[in-house]
Amino acid sequence: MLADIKARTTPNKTKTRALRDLLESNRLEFIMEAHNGLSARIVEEAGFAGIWASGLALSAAFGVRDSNEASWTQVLETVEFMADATDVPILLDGDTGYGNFNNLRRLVNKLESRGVAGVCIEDKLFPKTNSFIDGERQPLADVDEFCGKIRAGKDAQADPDFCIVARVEALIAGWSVDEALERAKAYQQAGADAILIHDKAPRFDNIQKFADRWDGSCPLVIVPTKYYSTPTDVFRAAGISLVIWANHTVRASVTAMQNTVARIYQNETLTGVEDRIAPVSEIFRLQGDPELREAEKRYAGDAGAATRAIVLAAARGEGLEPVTEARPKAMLEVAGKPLLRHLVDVFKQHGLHDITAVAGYRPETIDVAGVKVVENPDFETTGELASLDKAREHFGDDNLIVYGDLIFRRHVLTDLLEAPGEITVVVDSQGRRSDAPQRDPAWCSAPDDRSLFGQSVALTHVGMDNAPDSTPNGRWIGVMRSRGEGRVWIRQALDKLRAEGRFETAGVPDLLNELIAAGHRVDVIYITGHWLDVNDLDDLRAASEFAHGEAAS
Ligand code: SPV
Ligand code: MG
Repeated sequence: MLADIKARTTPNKTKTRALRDLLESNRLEFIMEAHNGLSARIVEEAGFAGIWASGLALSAAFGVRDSNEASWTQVLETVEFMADATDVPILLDGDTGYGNFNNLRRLVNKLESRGVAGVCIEDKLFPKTNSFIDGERQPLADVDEFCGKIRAGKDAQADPDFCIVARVEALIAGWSVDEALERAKAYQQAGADAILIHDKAPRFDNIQKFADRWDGSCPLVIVPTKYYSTPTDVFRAAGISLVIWANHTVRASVTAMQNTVARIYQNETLTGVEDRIAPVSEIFRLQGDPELREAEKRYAGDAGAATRAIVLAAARGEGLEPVTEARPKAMLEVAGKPLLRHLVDVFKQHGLHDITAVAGYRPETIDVAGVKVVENPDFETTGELASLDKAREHFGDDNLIVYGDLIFRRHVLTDLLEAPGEITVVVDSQGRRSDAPQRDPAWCSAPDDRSLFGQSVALTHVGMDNAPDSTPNGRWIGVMRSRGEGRVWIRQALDKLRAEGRFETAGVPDLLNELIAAGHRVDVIYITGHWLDVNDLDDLRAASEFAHGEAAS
């Protein structure tokens, strides 16, 4: 499901098998507490091979007591989120099984269907309370009744690897090691897959005595919350199979939350905490957001999701001086918003959200939500390619390169994003009548022929430099796309221009011609109108009408 996180888990092994292997492995294993999907994922990512869905931690996260105040279905719902979020097995702390043998049967069935690998039940009475609260006062279950519950649970499970761990509370309730051993043996004979021997003493002594006398007929599990200072090697030497670190995730989060909210409350600002807490991007990652982005590309027709846009917006704009003193031409207002905003809105309509503008003139004024800005401080003495190069870190495998003074209808981009070629340009086969001399004339392998559906046309030359004698087939509108290998071709072409000393002042047409000269195909998508660029005050007026939809161009 969440490939980046899930890739680390063992393939071809069920979660139930994985839990059984942990219990039966011949070395000491560890599982860690979690109480919701997020903490479960954090535990898995840390490297733990299993998760303890702690009753204490789950109820604490609900804000209720560990006294069966949360219903068993509320626990089930939460543990399902945990199972969905992870690939490692979960052992649920099932308290007393939420009732008698019949309730346990139903619980086992439901846990199996929700992907939970096992359940631990303790020999107390429903409603139980946490073992560290007045442990002595809590009555123990009748041994026969508890054995019947274990047998019922084992008979109910469909998957033979599902594990039922029987938890012996005799030491908690102040009974002897003998009583604990007697109970453990009875539970093992009733079918328990492992025995959890619990104690609240600060020393391991009683469990050590228990382990010394245990016949090894099934694995032993411990919860060293109270005797935490005992070295782990002592557990190993005692022959313990599984250690449960039972509540440290919820306790750590409580300390972190208390410190953070107190700081924010006292200081009435976020500045003191921002660097101490996880960035929002880390939350997105833990939620598995990258997988959703990938899935959108596959399933939601979100063609632009992988495409990055680079907008060349360095120029002040010759012929527009009266209106560009305070801002570059890309920030000129057209129909109530800057030209760049129009472009960004069309990008976003296509699911294209990675947008970088290269600023030059008055860079501080390029302030459009959703746009990253890089600067070409030498914009006055260098050309478009030098600006483009400033954005090289923002290049991906699929890039749209667009002049910042454009405004075009949505379908222009729709068609371009569907184009399969490595390099594709958009050419207006009617040119723009007002252009004199025509800017960026384009020569193509064939004229625009509307009668030919899916006509395949390549660019043969663009621009006035070294132009052919023939009539151009249209005008390149200042929009190109590169994908896959195209990115490599562009890099090679830029290197060549550099080597020839032409790079600093070259424009995008020089790059296109260089690509063609290197034998690479540059595909053409023909359009007829439906776009404008802004080169003078007349254009600006026309753009405003265009944006209002009053002129079809
Ligand atoms: C839990 O984690 O909820 C447990 C272990 O049952 S303990 O709190 O030590 O009883
Ligand atoms: Mg518990």
